[in-house]
Amino acid sequence: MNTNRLSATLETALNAQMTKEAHASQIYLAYGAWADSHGYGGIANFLFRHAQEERNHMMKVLEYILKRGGKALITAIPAPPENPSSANNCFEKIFQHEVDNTNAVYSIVKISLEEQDWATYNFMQWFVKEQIEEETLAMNLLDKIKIAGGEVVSSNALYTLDRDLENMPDSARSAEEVTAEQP
Ligand code: OFO
Repeated sequence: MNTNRLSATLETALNAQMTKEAHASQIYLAYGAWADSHGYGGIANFLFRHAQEERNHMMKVLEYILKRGGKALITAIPAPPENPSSANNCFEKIFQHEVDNTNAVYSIVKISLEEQDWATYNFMQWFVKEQIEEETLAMNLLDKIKIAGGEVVSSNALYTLDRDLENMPDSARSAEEVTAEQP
């Protein structure tokens, strides 16, 4: 008896997403190591924490595939892209990476909608929401470094930014949480 509740297409897409989240974790890990080796301890700390978050995303997809009776395939994780050329470039690369991941999430949502697989559609809504946060977080980083001078950021401004990132919260506040009293 077939107890797999996922279509072959969705099973493949979810497995690819699981690896993509693991890849994301490697990217943050690699950029964190790059930041640390340049003396940006706060940026490194932030990126290392985020690497862990991506690993948690990977676990969620893995668990979901298993819970639906699917086969989870643990494959090789592609190498992270080249190291950034500057702190500004690091944040740009992170933003681009998050947008790519959002697109991957959307494509699974689209397939689940077409297949009327409401369980997967519902599961993926968590990731849709999470990606809004992740993109906001990446945009906030870009805004901060832009204000500090972008590519020509002064060492003073970079010092402050680096120190702030050490304690920056891991997630951005969602629009849904905002009220008139607490904008
Ligand atoms: Fe898993 O959210 Fe970033 O990539």
